[in-house]
Amino acid sequence: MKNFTSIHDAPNVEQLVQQAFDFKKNPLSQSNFAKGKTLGMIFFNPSLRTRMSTQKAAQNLGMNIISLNVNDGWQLEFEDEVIMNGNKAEHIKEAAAVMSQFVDVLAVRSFPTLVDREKDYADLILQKFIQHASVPILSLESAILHPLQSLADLLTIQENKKTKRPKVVLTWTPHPKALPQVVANSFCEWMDFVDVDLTVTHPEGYELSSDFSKNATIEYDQNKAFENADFVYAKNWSSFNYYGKILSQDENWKVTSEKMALTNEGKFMHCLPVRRNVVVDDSILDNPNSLVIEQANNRTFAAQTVLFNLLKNKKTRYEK
Ligand code: SN0
Repeated sequence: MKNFTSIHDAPNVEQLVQQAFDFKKNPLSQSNFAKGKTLGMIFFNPSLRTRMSTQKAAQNLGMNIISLNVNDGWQLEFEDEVIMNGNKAEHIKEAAAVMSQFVDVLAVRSFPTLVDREKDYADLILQKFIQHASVPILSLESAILHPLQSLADLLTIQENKKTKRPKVVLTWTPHPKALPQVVANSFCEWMDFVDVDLTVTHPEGYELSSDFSKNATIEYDQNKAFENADFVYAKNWSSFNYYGKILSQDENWKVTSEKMALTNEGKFMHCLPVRRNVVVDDSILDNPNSLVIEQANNRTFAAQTVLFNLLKNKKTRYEK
C-alpha cells in the first residue's frame, strides 16, 4: 500500500478486515515489526480517538512517534507561486520534504473549511502532502474522507451482525454546529464494498454527494428508515448542496428509545465525539446495544493493520 487516504488505496478489503481481527486477537504479534521506524503525526485540527488509537497502533508494531500540532509550528502556505510576505512562514514544499527526513510514515488530519466546496473536495492539504512528501501518507481524516474510522466501523459491524446481509441505517441528526460530511461520505463508500443493505436518511437538503451515496437507498422518513434496522449509525453533517449550511436543527431527528424500538433490536453506532441529548438520548448511549466504545477500541486495530501494510517490505531510512 503506497498511501492510505480512502478505501481505494486498499488492494483487498476482506484481507484488511481479516488482518485487523488477527491483530485484535493478538495485538503484540508483530511488536518488533517496525522497530526503528517512526510515525509522524500532523494535526491541523483537534483529535482524541484518532491520535491515541493511531499512536497505540504504532506502539504495538514497535514504532516511535513524533507528533506536531500545526498551530504550534509555522503557519504553512499551500498555494504555489505566491509571494510569501504575509503571515505564512513556510511552504508545504519544504515542510513536507523536511518532515519526510525524520519519519517513515506521515499521518495528517485536516478538516474541510465548509466555505469553499470546490477547494474542500479537491482535498488540497492531503494532496499537497502526497505531492511533496517522500514517505507514505496516512489520512487521519481529511476534508472528504475518514478511512480509518470507516474501517473500524466495518470491523464493528462484522463482529456484531446476526444476519449475512444486515440492514444498516445512516441517519442524519441535529447538531448545534456545522460539521463536515466526511464521516458520512466515508462510511457510505466502505459499506459499498461489503454485503450490507444501506439506507441513508436525512431531511431534504442534506443529500450527500452522489459520488458517495449513489448505491444507498435514500429515505426522507426517518421512522420508515429505522424499520427492521440491524445497525443505526447516527451522525450530523452540514449541507453539501447548500455548502456548509445548517438547514435544520429539528430535534425530531434525535435518536430516541421510541425510534430504536422500530428497529430489529438494532445496535447503535457513532464515531464520537457525540453531543448527548442533542444527537442521541442518554438512554441509548448508556444501553448495552450501543457499540460506540467498541467502535473506538477497533480504531487501534484498523490503524495497526493499515500501518502494517504501509510499512511491509520497507527499510528504515538508515538502512541501505
Ligand atoms: C468531526 C466531524 O467530522 O464531524 C470529527 C468526527 C470524527 N466532529 C466534530 O467536529 C464534532 C465537534 C463538536 O463540536 O461536536
